[in-house]
Amino acid sequence: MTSHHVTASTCCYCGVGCGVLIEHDGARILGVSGDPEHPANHGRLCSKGSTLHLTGDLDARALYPELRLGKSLARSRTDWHSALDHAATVFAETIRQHGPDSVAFYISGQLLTEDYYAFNKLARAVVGTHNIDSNSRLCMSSAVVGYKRSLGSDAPPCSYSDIEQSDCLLIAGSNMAYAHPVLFRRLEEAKARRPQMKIIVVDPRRTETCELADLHLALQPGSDVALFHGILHVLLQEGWIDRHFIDAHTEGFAALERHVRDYPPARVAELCQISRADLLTCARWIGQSPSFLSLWCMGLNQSSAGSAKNSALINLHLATGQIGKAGAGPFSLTGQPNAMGGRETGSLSNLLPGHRDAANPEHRAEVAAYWGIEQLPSTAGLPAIELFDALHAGRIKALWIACTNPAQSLPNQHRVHEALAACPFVVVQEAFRHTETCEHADLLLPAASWGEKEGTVTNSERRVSHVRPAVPAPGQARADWSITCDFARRLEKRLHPERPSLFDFRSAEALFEEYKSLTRGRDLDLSGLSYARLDEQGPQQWPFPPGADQGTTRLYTDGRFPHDSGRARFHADPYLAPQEPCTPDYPLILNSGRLRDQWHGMSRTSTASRLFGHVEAATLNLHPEDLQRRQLQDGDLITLSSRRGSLILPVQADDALRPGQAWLPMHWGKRFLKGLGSNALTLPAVDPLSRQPELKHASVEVSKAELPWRLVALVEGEVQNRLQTLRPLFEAFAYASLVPTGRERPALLIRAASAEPPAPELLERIDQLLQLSSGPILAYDDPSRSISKRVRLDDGRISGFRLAGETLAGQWLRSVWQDGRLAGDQQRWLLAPLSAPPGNVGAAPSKVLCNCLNVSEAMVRAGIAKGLDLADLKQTLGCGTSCGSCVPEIKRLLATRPVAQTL
Ligand SMILES: Nc1nc2c(c(=O)[nH]1)N[C@H]1C(S)=C(S)[C@@H](COP(=O)(O)OP(=O)(O)OC[C@H]3O[C@@H](n4cnc5c(=O)[nH]c(N)nc54)[C@H](O)[C@@H]3O)O[C@H]1N2
Ligand SMILES: Nc1nc2c(c(=O)[nH]1)N[C@H]1C(S)=C(S)[C@@H](COP(=O)(O)OP(=O)(O)OC[C@H]3O[C@@H](n4cnc5c(=O)[nH]c(N)nc54)[C@H](O)[C@@H]3O)O[C@H]1N2
Ligand code: SF4
Ligand SMILES: [Mo]
Repeated sequence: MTSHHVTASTCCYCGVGCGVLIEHDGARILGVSGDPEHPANHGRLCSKGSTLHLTGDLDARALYPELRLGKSLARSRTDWHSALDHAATVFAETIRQHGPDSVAFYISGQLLTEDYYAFNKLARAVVGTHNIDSNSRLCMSSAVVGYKRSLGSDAPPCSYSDIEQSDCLLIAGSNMAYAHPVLFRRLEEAKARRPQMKIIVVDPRRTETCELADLHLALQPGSDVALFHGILHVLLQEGWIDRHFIDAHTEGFAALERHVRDYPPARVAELCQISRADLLTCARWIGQSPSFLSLWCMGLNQSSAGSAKNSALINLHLATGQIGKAGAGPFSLTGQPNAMGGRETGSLSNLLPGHRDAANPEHRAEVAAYWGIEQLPSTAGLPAIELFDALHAGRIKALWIACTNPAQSLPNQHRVHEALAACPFVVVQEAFRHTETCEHADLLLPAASWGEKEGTVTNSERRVSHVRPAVPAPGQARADWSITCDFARRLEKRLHPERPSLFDFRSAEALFEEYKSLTRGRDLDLSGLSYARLDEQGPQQWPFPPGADQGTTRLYTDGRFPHDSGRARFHADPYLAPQEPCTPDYPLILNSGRLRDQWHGMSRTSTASRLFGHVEAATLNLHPEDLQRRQLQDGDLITLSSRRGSLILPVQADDALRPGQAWLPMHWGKRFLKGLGSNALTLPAVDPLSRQPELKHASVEVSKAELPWRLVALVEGEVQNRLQTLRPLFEAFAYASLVPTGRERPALLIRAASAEPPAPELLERIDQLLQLSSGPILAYDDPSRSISKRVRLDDGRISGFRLAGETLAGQWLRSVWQDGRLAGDQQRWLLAPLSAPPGNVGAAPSKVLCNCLNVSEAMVRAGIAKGLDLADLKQTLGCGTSCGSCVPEIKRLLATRPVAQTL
């Protein structure tokens, strides 16, 4: 009998920071459930969190260090000692020859606070460079600038409970129904209890989040600054501002007041492409509600006007005095699970631990003194985009990447791949071994991952949780902090043999204990916390200074702000259009972002095939009018191109978009879709202050891809290894999509297309890897038409097939595969040259809306057609009764049901 244990930890996905209970036997993780004691989620989990135990297939994990000694060579397995000694030698040599700024660290908002602290100390104190930046540059850096320059420090002032208490909520550039689902559940419940609360969604697309909106402003992409100034204009005109608060607690209002005179409703309606009436309603709700809260995410931050958007929104709170009280305040949602911890520990090139600035000599002196070194470097470090430019230019000669996949997530991917390929020494510290970035690793270091690590994380509401390990890491994988400290000690020996080690840490806790004192007396003071304290009292919100007996729910309740003057500052930035305007050659705006069930580059989520049930493959969404104008049909393959690159994929009609706009999920890199994913198209233009790239706005064109030759294949059984061996063969096709699929029986589904039939040898090779070249195979070949088909039958059951040249039977075979055994007459159709029965080419499998109960969209639609409402659907089908992530989409289907059927 195995013994069962439960370990309380946190979900490793989004910034909501839900608590999870990990069920395990000490060696393997067996299940996961929401922690009812955790204040972020009170037991709830979304579709991603609740499937965590199904992810992390060992075949996909990095299990031992791998090193290559020349760019043209393959990596081979090595041991930790040789790996880290080699890395330390290369880094030391590079630093000696080219100086400390010739090396860099590119880290991630998904590390734990202790990992960050180790990396920061390594870069700034041992190497002596500020070249340490993180993927938070692509994510939160505009919010950091907004908070710091408007309020005086990088601190979201609110709590999740404010969302439930607010009278008016503005959700701008956030699709929280998909990206922060448990928080959205809390909002849904609050809205059901208090239907009078007003919810405004500001997003160019009609997203799932809009299902809860009383008002949706489908603004022109990039025009948020004009909108926020326009709202303030109306607030001023109507006298809906709080003069007392402005006089007592802020500065700079007069200049802003003059500035927003230029944003009258007519002009703003025009700039934002919204109606004046909607603008006025929005301003009225904000101005007249007893409490006003705003939530925002990448629609504001990922912009060349990201800092301006953040400050323009915070202006509204300061002008109305809607901050520092229940249900009010500017509340930035953090994306990654520990983006906050990264900001706290100084994990952007311009920051230092304890909310300090690298450009500030006093701050540098404080940190240097605490670390017992003479000084920190005074040269500024490089933010991500500039860092990869320097890599491309050959100025960075050794790069250490940890817990991020820049060969998929940075803009302008062709250049990123060139830069990584040219860099003499790339170290990748990764939990999963097949990411796009791993391909470029000269040294791959296997990292422990979710369920295996100890440390702390801070969620969006400043709440610090103790992350506890449940099982040991697989193979030789090690915790990130431990890899970093081991490397740091080896580098110290080479660079500073005279000085005692700064890295004598034997546990994550030792790092936390050292780090926390750097926050003492600072706005985020969490030096009153310890692992023991968190274990006793549960997760706590900073500030939590020594002597405190509980954390801080809300900041600025006394109207004092951490600027020197004690006042918050208004900022009057003009509205500036996005960097790349549309032209006749590139007339469409490309927007990109998240799907409900995938996480970024899918290294983890792709290991649970059921997570592809919701959206199976990447499509480009366009408004039906834009399809019509280009004579395109739903499902056609198109070439999507920008000035930097192109991508071939199917197009899908989507009336949630406005004409002129295109939408692409960000999750597909080069592993599951031929090409370099969404970022083959995006541009590296950045915000002037935050240096955050404009990932939400590139100008593109779409044209039909004439690729008449098609292939569809499905093979049951092991997925991860097969994916790796098959993927390179599909480089020969113009379009290729590889999809892990199947709920009970895992399988790999492949679709490919090209202008001409491929060489017969290639098909043979594919068949071999699909196990379709020998054994119980039905075959049909018509070489004159380049048609060839294979079906594998095991015990009267289809276990694989491959159709080439003519693929009409693909959907039918897939549904027969899914259903299990073949019926007698189906056998007959298989033998009659492998085509589908007449009149039944098989419908495309319906999207799985409810992942928990496996309820498809077709089932929900059928229920709606019978007249069922949400409650009936929940009762009869079970959908939406477990994690609830599918509820917004079910509501959308209900809202679009024909009126006749609702009578
Ligand atoms: N399922 C899932 N959840 C996630 C993640 C994931 O990968 N998968 N990632 C996490 C991370 S790191 C992050 S940063 C968050 C991101 O969370 P979100 O920011 O909510 O997600 P996105 O889909 O990137 O973008 C949000 C919205 O911005 C809109 N938008 C685009 N341009 C503009 C504009 O100019 N103005 C306005 N107002 N809106 C605009 C888009 O249409 C989109 O609906 O999600 C986190 N949660
Ligand atoms: N076009 C477009 N591009 C975007 C965005 C967009 O909206 N549109 N959004 C941007 C944003 S907001 C973000 S945050 C980025 C995210 O982009 P990335 O940071 O590249 O995203 P991930 O795929 O989450 O990368 C994290 C990596 O860490 C690995 N990993 C997981 N756990 C551990 C661990 O414990 N230790 C170590 N060492 N490794 C681990 C994972 O396998 C994964 O490969 O993408 C950005 N890029
Ligand atoms: S909302 Fe979902 S993804 Fe985010 S932390 Fe909670 S369970 Fe994880
Ligand atoms: Mo992010």
